[in-house]
Amino acid sequence: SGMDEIDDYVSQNVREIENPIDLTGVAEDKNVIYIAVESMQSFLIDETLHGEEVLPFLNEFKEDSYYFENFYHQTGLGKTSDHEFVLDNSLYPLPNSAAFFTHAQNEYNSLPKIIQEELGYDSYTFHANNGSFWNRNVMYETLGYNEFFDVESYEFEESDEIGWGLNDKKFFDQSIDIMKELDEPYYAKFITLTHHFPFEMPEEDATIDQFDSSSVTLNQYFQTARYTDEALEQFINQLKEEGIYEDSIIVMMGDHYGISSYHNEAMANYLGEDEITPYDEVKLQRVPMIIHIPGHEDTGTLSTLSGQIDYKPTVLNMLGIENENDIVFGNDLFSQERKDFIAFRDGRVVGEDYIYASGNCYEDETGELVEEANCDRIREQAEQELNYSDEIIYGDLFRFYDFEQGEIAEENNE
Ligand code: GP9
Ligand code: MN
Repeated sequence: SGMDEIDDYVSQNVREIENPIDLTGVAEDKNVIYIAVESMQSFLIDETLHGEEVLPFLNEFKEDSYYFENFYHQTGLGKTSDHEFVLDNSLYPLPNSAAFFTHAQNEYNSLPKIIQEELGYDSYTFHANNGSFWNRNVMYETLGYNEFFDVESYEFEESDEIGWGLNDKKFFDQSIDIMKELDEPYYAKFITLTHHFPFEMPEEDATIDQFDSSSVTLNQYFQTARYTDEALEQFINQLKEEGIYEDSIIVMMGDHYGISSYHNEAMANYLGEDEITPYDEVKLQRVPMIIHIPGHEDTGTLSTLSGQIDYKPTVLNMLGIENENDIVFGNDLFSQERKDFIAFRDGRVVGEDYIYASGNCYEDETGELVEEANCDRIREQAEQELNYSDEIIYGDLFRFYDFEQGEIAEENNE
């Protein structure tokens, strides 16, 4: 009958087109290189300032990669560290503290631990800040990182610093030398620093003019973003020169917003809008998420509603690890069957059709205010998930869970 035919058509031409990609095991025997791009927000992607692309390199790189344009950060007070926490565990960050500080002694079923156990991968972090910042030196051990190349691993002078410390170009430059010595395949995380609040860039290093608005922060934001874009390009070129590029899955992601709602007026000015509504503010929480796989070119943009919670299941699937008993709150980004909402730590929720923010419900497509009841289901389900995740962390409940068997560990099952 007609409906069968339509259904067939839709399943082959619409659903399949929407998600035709099975990447199970595509990363097997390859390095996984993850780059946390400090404070990078998606509104800069494919955008211009003074008629110039702000991020010429990322705009190009994303074309030869899978680029997720509807990908949200989900961090709370713990900022960069929260993003690391979400990525490695597919649990939510905590409501009132940074889990990196308050729950660094918990038991976690973290990504580095799983890939060590299943595949023998060692995991490393590269970040030119003090090792104790965000309590990383303690938490990384808990999460199963083999080594943390912190500020002590880099040699530099004051003139090599921008803003918070060693500039991203020199950071990547020296990181390559360390990388070359590592046994492949490995998991390597890089955390950039130059594009960090307050986004100060020495005149002579700036390659794009500032924006002109009432917000110095936003005005400068474009310059440090451009600098980091150049640093990423340089790093990718060096990975190619060293022959690492072809053996690696490369993931880049913005860790969290850089421009807070304090700068809404200037932001509206840049975006050419009258004002930034709570709906717009939600949309501004999108961060770039790019997955590059050797041999997968011309892949382009996917509009899957997604967030940082999805990182761990995605990476594990690419590595061919079936982690069926894992307790996670995210889905493989490429799966056909995904949850239909993304929860923010502060209670805001993005659904496929509706967005819940500031106690109001908005239609996703238009940004129009609609009956609050439209948001009830996603709001309640998000709240439930956040509570479950908090319960796990506060109670250190993974001590009692057997991930092999997928059940409460026997000695605690009385
Ligand atoms: C600090 C860097 C920035 O090491 O990761 O942290 P943030 O202030 O963005 O949380
Ligand atoms: Mn950060």
